[in-house]
Amino acid sequence: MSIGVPLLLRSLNPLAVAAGEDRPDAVTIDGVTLSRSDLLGAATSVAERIARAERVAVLARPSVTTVLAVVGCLIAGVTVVPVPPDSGSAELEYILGDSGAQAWLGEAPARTNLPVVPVRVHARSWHTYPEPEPGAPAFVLYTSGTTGPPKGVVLSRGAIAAGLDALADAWTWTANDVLVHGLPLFHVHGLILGVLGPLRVGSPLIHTGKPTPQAYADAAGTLYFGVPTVWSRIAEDAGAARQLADARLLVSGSAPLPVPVFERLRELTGHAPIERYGMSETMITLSTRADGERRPGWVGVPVAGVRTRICDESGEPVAHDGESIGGLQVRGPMVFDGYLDRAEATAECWTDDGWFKTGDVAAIGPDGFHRIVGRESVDLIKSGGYRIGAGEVENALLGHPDVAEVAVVGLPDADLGQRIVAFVVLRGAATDSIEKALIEQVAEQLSVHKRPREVRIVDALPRNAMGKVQKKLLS
Ligand code: MLC
Ligand code: AMP
Repeated sequence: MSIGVPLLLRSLNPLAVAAGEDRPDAVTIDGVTLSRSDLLGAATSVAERIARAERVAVLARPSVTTVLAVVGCLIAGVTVVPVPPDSGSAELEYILGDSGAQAWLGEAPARTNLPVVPVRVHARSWHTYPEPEPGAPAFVLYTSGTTGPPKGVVLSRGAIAAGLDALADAWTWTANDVLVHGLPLFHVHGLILGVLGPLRVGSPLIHTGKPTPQAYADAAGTLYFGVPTVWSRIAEDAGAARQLADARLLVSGSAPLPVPVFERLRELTGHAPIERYGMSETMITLSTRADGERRPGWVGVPVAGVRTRICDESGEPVAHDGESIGGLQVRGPMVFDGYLDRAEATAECWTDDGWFKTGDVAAIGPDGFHRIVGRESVDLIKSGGYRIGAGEVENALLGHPDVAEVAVVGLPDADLGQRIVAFVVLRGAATDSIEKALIEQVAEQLSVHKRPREVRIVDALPRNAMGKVQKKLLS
């Protein structure tokens, strides 16, 4: 099926791609299916209501309301601040204050001082809006750093368009695909790749809700996205995994896909999964290709428009021999513009000659294949594909009156990649329920996925002669 006028393909109004054509099953989410014309009409009606705003917050539950809110903003040229729906009070207040969001669009949390603009699923408008400049900001996405609260990643419309087109090329993703995933809608993976991707390409999307193996199997799509935790659960459910044999591509990303999971998926589904690497700051920069080799433990080659290099601590280039490792640096049209209102933090992550320092350590083979070895800092944890800053969780725990000292680390976990563990020194004697109280404190302040899985009460934290906590000794 044709997906419209080529010029419109470049537009980030994702619905412009299919203007004039309909598709009855464009998006299925939370039990509701909308056609492309339903989406275009309802999202344009959202655009009419918010066109004069500059930046709005969207409580990003996986629902039609979220999809319409985001697409409505893109049509009107309003910047979206996706907010995790399980955000705790401190995180919510922080994101709203830092982003300067002027209103909630769609759903809003129970208590809020901001105006709330409703999204009406059955409203329709056919007004047309001019396409904003490619440099205009589309999203401010909040993501954790090693210390302090999350920073707002400003992604332009042009970056998103380039990032999605590069993936369509790498994965030969077309309107003939049916995309399936059950990822959250406040990150690059679930929202930008997982909602804007199919709208731009013209392929229907089925959002499964909780990404269980059976929900993935039942959706009977052609293209599947998942974080490694999702794939590892599928690999353990042979019946569900075998039902994916008819798919075209299984794609893993957001954290390393363990080699045994890769092998087991290949055995059960007949498909070697695609692995791709990215960040909120850069979208997806490396991937294996639909028409190329898929090598377990490796994330493939730069996608269209991307260049990479690895450098040692003094900034010198490291050999591409597949063994030598260095800090991975990237450049490309999908890289972000900077952290919102943080010139210093932004400057720190670029080299003088214009490369973005990812903070990941990698090796590059002579054939251009990349292997991600780990992160430079122990303070960025990846759990279930979520990025969590140790410092942020430590600050939330230090807010508890019984906590004297704390060190948060990510320990290896077969299901989650890493699990968040807090080592805590108490001010007094431990009570029976202290661990539970501390875990709840994090959920209340930050968000549910930032809760430690485990709290270990210790007498002291290991420190070096300078008094700095030796996190590598905590296991
Ligand atoms: C969790 N639970 C806890 C707990 N932590 N209970 C008590 N104490 C704790 N500390 C509860 C949960 O609420 C849940 O309850 C149950 O335990 C199971 O939790 P879980 O093991 O976390 O599983 P689940 O909720 O199913 O989550 C796994 C997951 C999720 C994989 C679905 O982690 C996920 O959606 N990850 C995706 C993250 C993502 O999209 N990252 C992309 C970043 S963008 P109940 O009652 O709910 O069952 C990026 C760029 C790129 O990285 O490259 O893509
Ligand atoms: P986020 O900010 O949530 O977008 O997380 C980005 C980080 O996830 C990267 O810096 C990597 O550490 C990690 N990551 C993403 N994809 C992969 C992958 N395929 N393999 C290893 N790490 C990955």
